[in-house]
Amino acid sequence: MHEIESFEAPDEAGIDSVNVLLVGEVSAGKSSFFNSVDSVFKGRVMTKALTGVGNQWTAASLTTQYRQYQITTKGKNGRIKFRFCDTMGLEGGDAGLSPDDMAKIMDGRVRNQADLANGLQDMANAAEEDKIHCIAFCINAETLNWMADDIKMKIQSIREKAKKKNLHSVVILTRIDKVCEFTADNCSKAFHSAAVQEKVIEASEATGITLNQTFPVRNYTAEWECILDNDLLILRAFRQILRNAEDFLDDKIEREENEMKVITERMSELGGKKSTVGSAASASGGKLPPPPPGTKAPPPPPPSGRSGSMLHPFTGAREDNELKGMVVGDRVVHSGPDQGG
Ligand SMILES: Nc1nc2c(ncn2[C@@H]2O[C@H](COP(=O)(O)OP(=O)(O)OP(=O)(O)O)[C@@H](O)[C@H]2O)c(=O)[nH]1
Ligand SMILES: [Mg+2]
Repeated sequence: MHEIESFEAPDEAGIDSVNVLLVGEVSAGKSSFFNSVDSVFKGRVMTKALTGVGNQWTAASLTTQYRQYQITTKGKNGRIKFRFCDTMGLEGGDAGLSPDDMAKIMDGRVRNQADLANGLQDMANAAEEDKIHCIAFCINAETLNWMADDIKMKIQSIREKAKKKNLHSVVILTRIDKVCEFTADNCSKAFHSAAVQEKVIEASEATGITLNQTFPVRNYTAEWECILDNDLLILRAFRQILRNAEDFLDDKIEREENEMKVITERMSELGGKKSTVGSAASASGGKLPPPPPGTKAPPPPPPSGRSGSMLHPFTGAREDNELKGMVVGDRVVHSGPDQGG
C-alpha cells in the first residue's frame, strides 16, 4: 500500500497524476474495477461509478461518458496521484467506440465527462495531464470463451495503437468467482485453482498480453464490507499498473532527453560549418588570415580611375609607347581624364 500511496510522478514528466485507461467489452467489469480499487483505499465498499447491465436487448454499454476518477484514501491528505479513466464498453461491428477513438483518448484529446454514446468529440490540442500512461484491458473470465471475433480484433487493434505510443498494457481478469466455486468462497484460492489458471492463460492468449501482466480479480459487487483476500488480488493488479505507468514515464523522459541530445548535436554541427569563415576572421582580430605560403598575391586595386584588360591588339596610329608594347590580356589602368573630356 505504501508504494502506491507515496507514488509521485517524476518532475520531468510535468504531470500531477498518472492516468490509466480502462478498456473492455460491455459488462466486462471496468467500472466495477475502479469501484473495487476505490474500496480498498477507502476501507469500505464504494459505488461511485455506476455499474450493472445496460440495455439487455441491445447489449449497449451502461457507461456512456468518459470519466476520469481520482483515487483517494480515507486518510486526511487523501489523494493518490492516480486516476482511472473509465470508458464505454466495446461493441461489435461499427457500433460504439472504434480503436481510433481509443487512440484519441490515449492522446488526451477527450475531455473528462465527454459523451461517448453519440460520437466522440475530440479536441485538437491535448493537455499533457490528460494523456494516458497505461492501459488496463478488462476481460470477463465467465464469457471469455464466447468473446466475438470482432471484439477480439478491436482489442488487438487498440493494443497495437497503445504499443505504437510505447504504452504498456495489463489484463484485469474479472469474475473469477464465476469460474471456480472455491475461489467464490475464498479469493485466496485463486492461485491454487486450475480453472482460474486456465482462464488466465486463455485471456493472455486472446489479448497477446503476457502471463505476468494478467491479473485475476474478484470485483466488489455483492459484498457490503471489504475482504482482505479480495483486497490483496486487487492491490496486486493495481501495483503492477502503477509500475507499468512509472516505467512508461521513465522511458518517455529518457527518449525525450535522447532526442534533445541528437538535436543539440545536429545544431552544433550545422553551426560549426557556418561559422568557419567568421571564426577565422575573428581569431585574427577581424582581418582574414594571410594566404598559405606559395600563393600568388592578387594585384593591388588601382588607386583611382578606370581599369580593364586589353581585348584587341593595339592598331592605333598615335605614338604611344606604353600601349604599343602591350598584348591582349594585359591590364590597362587609366587614371587621367579621357581625351576630349
Ligand atoms: N460476480 C462478479 N460480478 C462482477 C464482477 N465484476 C463485475 N461484475 C458485474 O458485472 C456487471 C457489469 O459490471 P460493470 O462494472 O458495470 O461493467 P462495465 O465493463 O463497466 O460495463 P459497461 O459500462 O456497460 O461497458 C455488473 O452487474 C457487476 O456487478 C466480478 O468480479 N464478479
Ligand atoms: Mg462501465
